[in-house]
Amino acid sequence: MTTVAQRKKALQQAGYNTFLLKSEDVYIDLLTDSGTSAMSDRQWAGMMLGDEAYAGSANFYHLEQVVRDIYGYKHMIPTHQGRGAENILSKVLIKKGDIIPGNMYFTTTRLHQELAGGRFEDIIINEAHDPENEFPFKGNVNLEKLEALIKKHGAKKIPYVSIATSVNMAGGQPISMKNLKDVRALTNKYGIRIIHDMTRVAENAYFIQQREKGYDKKSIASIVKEICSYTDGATMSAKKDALVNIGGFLAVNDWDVFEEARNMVVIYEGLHTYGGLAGRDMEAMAIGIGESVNDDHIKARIGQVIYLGEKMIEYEIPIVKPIGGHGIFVDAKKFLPHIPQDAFPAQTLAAEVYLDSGIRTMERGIVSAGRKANGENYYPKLELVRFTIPRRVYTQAHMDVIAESTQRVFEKRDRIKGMEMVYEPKYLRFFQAKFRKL
Ligand code: P71
Repeated sequence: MTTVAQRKKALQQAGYNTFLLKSEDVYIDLLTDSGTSAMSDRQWAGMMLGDEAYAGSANFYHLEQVVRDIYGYKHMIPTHQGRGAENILSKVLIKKGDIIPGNMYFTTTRLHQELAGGRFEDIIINEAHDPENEFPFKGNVNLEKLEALIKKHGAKKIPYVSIATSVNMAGGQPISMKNLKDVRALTNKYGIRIIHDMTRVAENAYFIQQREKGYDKKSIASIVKEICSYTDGATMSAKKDALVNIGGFLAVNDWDVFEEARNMVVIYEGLHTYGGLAGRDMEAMAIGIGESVNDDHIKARIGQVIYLGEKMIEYEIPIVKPIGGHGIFVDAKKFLPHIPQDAFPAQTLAAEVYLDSGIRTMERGIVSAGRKANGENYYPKLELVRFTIPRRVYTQAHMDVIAESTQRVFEKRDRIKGMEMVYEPKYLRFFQAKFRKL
C-alpha cells in the first residue's frame, strides 16, 4: 500500500499514464487480464516437464494435439503472444489495398492489418457503440453492413472477415452462435475466409450458454468447439483464456496458408515448433487450454466480474451494460461529462482512480484509438476505463475495495479537470504517451 503523496509523485513521474507506473506502486492491478492470471498447480507441474530441444519439442506436439482436440483447428504455429500471430497472419493474407471487415477494432490487430497494407472496416452492430444498450450479444456482426462492403469492394479485395469472440473494445461483449452461423453462410456465398480472434472464446461461450436458446445444457467445451468450427483459422493470445503468463498461436485449416505462415514464423518468432516460446511455456499453455473450458472455472471467473459490476451499478457509476466477460468498463463520457474527448476523460479518470486508492486501470478511449493512416485522430464513440479482472488472483474483498474507491472518485467528479498530451509515440501511443493536467 502507498500513501496519497507517494501516488501523486508516481503519477507525475508516469506522465499520468497507468502503463508507465511501476507495479510496486500499485495496490490492486486491473490494468489487464493479459498474462496476469494465476497458473494452477497442474500448469506449474507442467512447467517442470519442459522439453527444451531446439526442434520438435514434445511440448509442441502436446500443444498441437490440444488445439486439435479442444478447438478443432488442423494446423497450429506457436507465437510469443497474440500480436506475433497477427503479424504473421496479416503478412500472409493481406495485400496492399485490401479491406478487412471486423466486429470492432482491436489496437494491435488493426495496426498489423494496416502495416500489411490493408484497411479495417467496422461491421459490428450499432448497439455495440452504445454503453447503455442492454442487447445480450453486442459482439454481433451487422450482416447488411458486411454484405454492402463485399458488394462495394468485391470479394477479391477482402482476404478474410475478422471475427472476435468476447469483443474487447466493446466491453467484453459476446457474439451469438446464430450470428456467427449467419456470417459463415454469407462469407461462404462469396468465398471469403473467417479468421477468429479467439483470445477470450471460452468467456464468449459462457454467455452463449447463459443467454442463447438451445445452449443452456451444453458444456463450455462443446460450445467453444462449435464456435471454432464456423471459422477457417484463428489468432490466439493465450495470456487470457488459456491462463498463461506468456504465449499464443496461429491456427489454420488451410494447408497453403499454414505452409506460408510456417515459413514466415522463422523470420519473426523462431522455429515453427516453438515460435518464441520455451518448451515449458507450451506445456503450461496446453494444460491451461484444458482448464479454460472447465464450466466451474468460467462460471466463477465471470461471476466475480459480475459481482463487481453489480456493486458499481448499485453505486450508480455509469458502466457498459450488459456486464462483460473480463472486466468492468466505466463510461468516462458519462462519469466526466464536463471534459471534452480532446481532453482525455478516460485517461483522466484512470489517473484519478489510481490516486484515490492505488488501483491501476486502463484507458480504452481516444488515446487507445490513435490516429488514422492520414494522421487524423480516431474519435471512438466509446470513451471507457477498463477495470480488468485477472483470473484466479483476487478475492471478493478486493472487488469491494475497487467499487468503494470508484464511488469516492465519482462523488468528487465535478472537481476533476482534463489533461493534454505532451508526448505521443507513433505506434500504439497509449502504451507510452505522457500527459499534463489542465
Ligand atoms: C488486453 C490485451 C493486451 C494489450 C494489448 C494492447 C494494448 C493493451 C493491452 C490483447 C489482445 C486482445 C485481443 C482481443 C489480440 C490481443 C493481442 N489484449 N486480441 O486486453 O485482447 O494479444 O497482447 O498477446 O499480443 O489487455 P497480445
